[in-house]
Amino acid sequence: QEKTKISLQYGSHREGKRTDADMARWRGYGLGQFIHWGVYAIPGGHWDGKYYGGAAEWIRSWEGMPNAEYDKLYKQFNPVNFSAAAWAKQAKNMGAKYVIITTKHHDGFCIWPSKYTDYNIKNTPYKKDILKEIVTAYDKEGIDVYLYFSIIDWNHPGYQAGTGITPEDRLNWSNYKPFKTDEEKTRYATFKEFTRNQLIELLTDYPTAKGLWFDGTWDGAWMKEFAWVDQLEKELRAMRPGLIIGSRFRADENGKRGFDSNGVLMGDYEQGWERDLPNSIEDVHGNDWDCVMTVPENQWGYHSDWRGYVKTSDDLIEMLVKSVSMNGNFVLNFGPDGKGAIRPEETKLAKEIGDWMKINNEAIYGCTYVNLKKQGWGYYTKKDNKIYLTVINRPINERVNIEIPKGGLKPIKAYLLENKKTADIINRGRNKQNSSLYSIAIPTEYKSNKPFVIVLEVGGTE
Ligand code: JFZ
Repeated sequence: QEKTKISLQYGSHREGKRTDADMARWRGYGLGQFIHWGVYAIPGGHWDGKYYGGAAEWIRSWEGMPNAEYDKLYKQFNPVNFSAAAWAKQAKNMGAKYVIITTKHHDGFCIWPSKYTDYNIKNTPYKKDILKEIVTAYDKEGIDVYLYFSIIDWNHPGYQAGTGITPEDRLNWSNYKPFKTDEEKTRYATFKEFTRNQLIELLTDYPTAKGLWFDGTWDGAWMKEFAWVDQLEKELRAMRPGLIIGSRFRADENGKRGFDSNGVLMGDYEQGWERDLPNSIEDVHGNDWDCVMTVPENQWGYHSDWRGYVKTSDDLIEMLVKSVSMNGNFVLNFGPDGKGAIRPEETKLAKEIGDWMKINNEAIYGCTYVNLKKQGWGYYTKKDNKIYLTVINRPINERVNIEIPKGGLKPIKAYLLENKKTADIINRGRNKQNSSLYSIAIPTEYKSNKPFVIVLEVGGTE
């Protein structure tokens, strides 16, 4: 049944996925790296001997952190251990195909020498353009760069959060007023101009960056600027053909973000999978998406004292494979310290993931969803005539079972990706639904203490 669509001037501008080469490249990445780095890395989740339990990059908003003290931290920012080349090399060895770097987080500090504010890297003891160093180093490794940019800016005098959005405001969005006074409105106009200038500056000065990753767009004042933001998005896209922007930039005229009032994705891919993964392909509604993930429960910027559960490389590899099995990319966050070093825990994970990727990346890069019944042993991905079975839970009987419906692709041969050793395909006949049942026998002598991949070559039909 046709759902009636309401007409929208500022809703999504496209139905279905982008079909161009830039987006096809994005789709094939599989694995990415997120970097949260700014002056919050100096306190590292502590101030005045006290521990801050929230996300370290939010410490300025904590009552135990005097804002005036925070706002002076940049005068100490001198990351003597920073090496963009070393970071990029590590990311490359991990197998990352793209990086998202925080150019400016909510605190407003810019890691590039922005003409539009003094609160930037040029005025730190370090002085040099960190963003340029990062873009150059990652470009050199062939890793695509995306620029994280926070709309929330606690440093700009014109930035103000709108009054809180009430449930009534949501029902009557056209009457929602983010500001009480004209003076607030005028100041916000200066902030909008500043934001536009910075974005144009970033695209102009870092011409190889492939896209923008927006954050802090949930505030009512920004959402209420839907017409202006829509125009800005068009302007940015015109400046840089192929530019990739996620779904977290603007709202439509009814205050709907991410998906417009008709439920259509706004932007090029769904950006809502923050520390969360879809359970099944149905959850992603045919859209492109990526998942951004922290190593501890919720720390993006450097926190010197991780408490609670810290993910292992096995956890992260499973999330990576699971993402790709549902047509998504998986982006792992790193929070370098105030001196520019990547912490040992993250270095170890990067190495372990990289070791795994060296053997198994064929099951990740350029791979897509496989329409086969989910099994308990792990996840399917595929490319051309190969289906990859990533085994996370090795069955006690050493057999990996699959079920192929009538008309589906027929298995021809199977082998371990790691060493090309043949895995026997045992035909178990058909079930009542007329699907073909197969067991793939894991070569008994094969031992692995990591997830492993069986390649299944298919051809013809069942
Ligand atoms: C935001 C930031 O506030 C945070 O510091 C970090 O940069 C993260 C990547 O992004 O936090 C979010 C963003 C989105 C959601 C939740 C927290 N979300 O969609 O639920």
